[in-house]
Amino acid sequence: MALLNFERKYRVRGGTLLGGDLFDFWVGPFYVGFFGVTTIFFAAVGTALIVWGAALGPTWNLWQISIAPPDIEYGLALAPLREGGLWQIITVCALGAFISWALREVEICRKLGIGFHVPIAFGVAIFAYFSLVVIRPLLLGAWGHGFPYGIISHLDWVSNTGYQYLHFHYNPAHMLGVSFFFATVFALSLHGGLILSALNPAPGERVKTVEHENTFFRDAIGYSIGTLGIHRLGLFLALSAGFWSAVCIIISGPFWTRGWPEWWDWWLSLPIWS
Ligand code: 07D
Ligand code: 07D
Ligand code: U10
Repeated sequence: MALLNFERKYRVRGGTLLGGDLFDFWVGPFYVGFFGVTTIFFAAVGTALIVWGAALGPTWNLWQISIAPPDIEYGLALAPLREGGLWQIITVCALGAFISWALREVEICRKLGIGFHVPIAFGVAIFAYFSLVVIRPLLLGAWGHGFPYGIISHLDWVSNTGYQYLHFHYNPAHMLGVSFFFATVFALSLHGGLILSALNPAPGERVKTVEHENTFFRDAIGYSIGTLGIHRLGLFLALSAGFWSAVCIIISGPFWTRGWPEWWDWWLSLPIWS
């Protein structure tokens, strides 16, 4: 992509967290920075290790390639490369790449003088991943509780882990996560629809204003959250979805070992029934 005319104005020096001026430049459209270099490093090593793991394994079928974590017997120790050690190094590389990417976003925000909302949001996704492959395995005492790196195999893990607790839909934090995901999609569809309805009118018609947008929702539901408000709400809903997802998997095992339907027995034991 050619340098867009506005980019010259915003491609300024400074704002770096590490490395000073050393990596403060662009390659084509991409800002590099110290954390761009570490992103490329971790992503390249991690990807190479996945390819190596695939070369050891039984298949080159992209859907079936899988790098498994160590057996539970290894506990929290390091495992030999072929027996889960690869998974352990790939996990370090993945976290290295994700965190580097977030810090590179922070540097870009600092250059532009804008808030850190985007890297903070990505931080919640990283937290969800961290909860799956670090926090929960640590609390359960074995890296073997992490999920395997494969397109189909990670689905098997989700299903098996779900049924281990009999009926995962009864996990109250899973309910919150699911509801926040649904609410996020609902809010984005309302917002996308409303903006297009006002700003992209039929040919020959005038573009409408924020007042039209506010009036639509006041007419329909008696209240408009406003143009800034809908973006705050969207961010809140999306981050809550990721946060409660992380909670739902951290509590499954470390804090609740039986089936999730049983958790609801507290309701039956309320003193008001006796
Ligand atoms: C659209 C942004 C683009 C990102 C894409 C993903 C890779 C992986 C690696 C061959 C919305 C790029 C994929 C780099 C290739 C190898 C080793 C984001 C968009 C296009 N999952 N998951 C998928 C990951 C977990 C679950 C698809 C990652 C948890 C279910 C893709 C992680 C649980 C289903 C994928 C991760 C879980 C999927 C599409 C990390 C609970 C599906 C993703 C790092 C969260 C769906 C075959 C997508 C599917 C799917 C990637 C973790 C459940 C392969 C990178 C363990 C139930 N997951 N996933 O569009 O079709 O995301 O699977 O945590 O049904 Mg998954
Ligand atoms: C972890 C992804 C992080 C991604 C990162 C970035 C790259 C780069 C490069 C594209 C969290 C990666 C980037 C690799 C790519 C390029 C260039 C996101 C993560 C850092 N469930 N369930 C959830 C639903 C059931 C079960 C969460 C619905 C069954 C288990 C969400 C249903 C059973 C776990 C959710 C349903 C079951 C979950 C996932 C319906 C199985 C988890 C979203 C309608 C029998 C997982 C933290 C998420 C979780 C999770 C939704 C059904 C089991 C709330 C809608 C009943 C074991 N489920 N589920 O977490 O909480 O995203 O993970 O039936 O572990 Mg569930
Ligand atoms: C929003 C918005 C808004 C806008 C917007 C947007 C939200 C109203 C003003 C933005 C929204 C969109 C554009 C819509 C589409 C977006 C999505 C659907 C989300 C999902 C996105 C994707 C699937 C795209 C993902 C693409 C990525 C992550 C880019 C990949 C980039 C790289 C691999 C390079 C990264 C560069 C770095 C790290 C800096 C360093 C760079 C260099 C050193 C040069 C490059 C060198 C190499 C490439 C070397 C080779 C690399 C290796 C060996 C390792 C990599 C390994 C791999 C396997 C890739 O609200 O406002 O409008 O627009």
